[in-house]
Amino acid sequence: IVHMAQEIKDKSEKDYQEVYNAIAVKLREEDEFDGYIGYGPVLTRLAWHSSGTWDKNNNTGGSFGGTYQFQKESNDPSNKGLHNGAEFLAPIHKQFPWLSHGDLYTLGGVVAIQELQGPVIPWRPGRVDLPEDMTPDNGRLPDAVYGADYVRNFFKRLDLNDQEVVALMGAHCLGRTHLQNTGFDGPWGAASNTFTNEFFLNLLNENWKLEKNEAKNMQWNSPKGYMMLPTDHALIEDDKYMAYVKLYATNNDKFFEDFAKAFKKLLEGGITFPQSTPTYRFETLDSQGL
Ligand code: CCH
Repeated sequence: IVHMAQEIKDKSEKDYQEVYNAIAVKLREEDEFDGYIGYGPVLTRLAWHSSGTWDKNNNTGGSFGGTYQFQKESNDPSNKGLHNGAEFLAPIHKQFPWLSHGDLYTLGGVVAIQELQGPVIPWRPGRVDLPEDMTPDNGRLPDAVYGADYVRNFFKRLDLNDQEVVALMGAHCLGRTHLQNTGFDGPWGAASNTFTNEFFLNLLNENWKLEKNEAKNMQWNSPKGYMMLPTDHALIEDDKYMAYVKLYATNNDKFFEDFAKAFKKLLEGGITFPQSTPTYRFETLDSQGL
């Protein structure tokens, strides 16, 4: 199957920046969500989960069709809690009905990362809503209870290599785990709504202890009250992953550069973009003086 991005003839960069701004303003206004973390983390996770169903072997799933809008996908147990992100974006879609769901979900993640002071994520438009029967089956998103071999093998299906996987996992600087969503509990660090390389610093510098949480799942806890999933901690148990953890812990610019490339690739898995497709680099509210 080929999923060809389609240009919307009368829309230009200005229109997409307008959507960006609408999401960013709402993000700034509704700052009380989830104990004042805000919606940035959950929008980032929604962008990732709506893309992370892609299977490079048969080009099914992925962000193109926006199939997260259908219950089969939004009710995937792996997507618990993401309805908060979808409900946040619903009025944006009402305001800009010409935007496809795939473009909406991925753009939401781009806005979140940029507004939380992360890198500019170059983004291309043109995803097209697919019918409900093209919704991928549940079970394509990763399970947090495993180690490095599982993680490495999982991300092959998304065509992502060791360096890209470690960079992407740095998004766990944002937000937290919620017992009622996934059976894990707590934040990864101190600054849950600022995009930094803190995840890598904490992996290397905290005193981690493997403990059973209230839901009877094993997770790594530190005296400061931070946590790591088994799949996070796997990055310092594997030599190849560890090299990138050290690189990103000591070089935030390199982390930003590699994260931006890998996140763009994640959001574009399975999509063919015509040569004429523009690449947008959106301005943050801050940089527009808004
Ligand atoms: Fe993640 N993530 N993630 N993650 N994730 C969770 C939360 C966030 C895994 C498991 C979990 C990525 C990769 C992985 C975010 C971004 C990314 C949670 C807790 C689990 C469990 C959810 C809850 O309880 O609400 C696993 C396993 C992998 C890979 O092996 C990648 C890649 C990204 C983005 C680039 C973000 C952001 C959150 C915080 C969400 C929130 O609501 O605060």
